[in-house]
Amino acid sequence: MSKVVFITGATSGFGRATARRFAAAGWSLILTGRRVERLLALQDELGASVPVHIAQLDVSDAEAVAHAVAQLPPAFARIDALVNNAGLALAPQPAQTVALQDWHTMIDTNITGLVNVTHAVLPKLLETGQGASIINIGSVAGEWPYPGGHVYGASKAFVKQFSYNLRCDLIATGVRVTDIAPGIAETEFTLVRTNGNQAASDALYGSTTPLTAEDIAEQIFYVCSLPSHININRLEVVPTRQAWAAYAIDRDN
Ligand code: NDP
Ligand code: 8X3
Repeated sequence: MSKVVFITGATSGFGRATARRFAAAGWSLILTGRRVERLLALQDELGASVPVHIAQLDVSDAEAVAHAVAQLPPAFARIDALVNNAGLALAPQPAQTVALQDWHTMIDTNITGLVNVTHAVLPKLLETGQGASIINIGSVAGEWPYPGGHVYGASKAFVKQFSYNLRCDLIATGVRVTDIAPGIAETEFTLVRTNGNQAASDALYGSTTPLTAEDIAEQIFYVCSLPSHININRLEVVPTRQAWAAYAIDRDN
């Protein structure tokens, strides 16, 4: 019987690349996201080679998440890996100018959504036991502050600490937990963050060599494929051309 991976945010970027990477290895896929036409396209693309179940899902809706998990067909009921990938950043401007709703949307997606899905899928991962994996997609922004990071970075710090705390509770269950924390990666992330500003996205990723969605998909697959006695707690992955900057110092004019 093939292994089963449950992926949130499978309609774009890391999530879609992860679906393709696991399909290439013969895993069955549970693909979720809000944009159903993209889920259907991915099912069309991959469904000939591996079993694919799709579910239109907003991770911030706890009831919908629980329902989607309860409705999984029998062939997808045993889950080997959960990839908590759905997430977003909004409002890259300074905190003092951000609309409160944008902060709430990031919290609802990156924090509430992640715990909703984890809570619903965890019983299935516990049934699988030894070798099961939870991959939570954090970010360098959860560790390293930067201007305009405000709630986004804070939400990813939550992802890191929640992952570590889960490890403590799951130590004897065989279920592994990893926080994968990517640096700059070219996906639709900046388009979403800038409200569809393609020029801003091109400017960010241009003239450098960002990570690709496939780079992160490969790391996710690697972590899930390790022997069951190995747990990577946190994997921070950045492009070679990205490193830290100095402290900012405010000076008198
Ligand atoms: P994309 O914008 O390309 O993909 C984001 C995915 O999240 C989409 O599939 C989207 O699906 C899904 N999503 C957003 N909100 C919801 C929601 N409420 N319910 C369900 N799904 C949702 O960005 P990335 O692939 O780059 O982002 C994936 C993850 O990686 C995010 O958690 C992001 O914070 C993180 N990350 C990204 C980095 C980067 O530089 N790109 C670096 C570090 C971390 P849909 O809209 O169809 O619901
Ligand atoms: C996304 C990467 O550097 O924009 O989490 O925060 S960054």
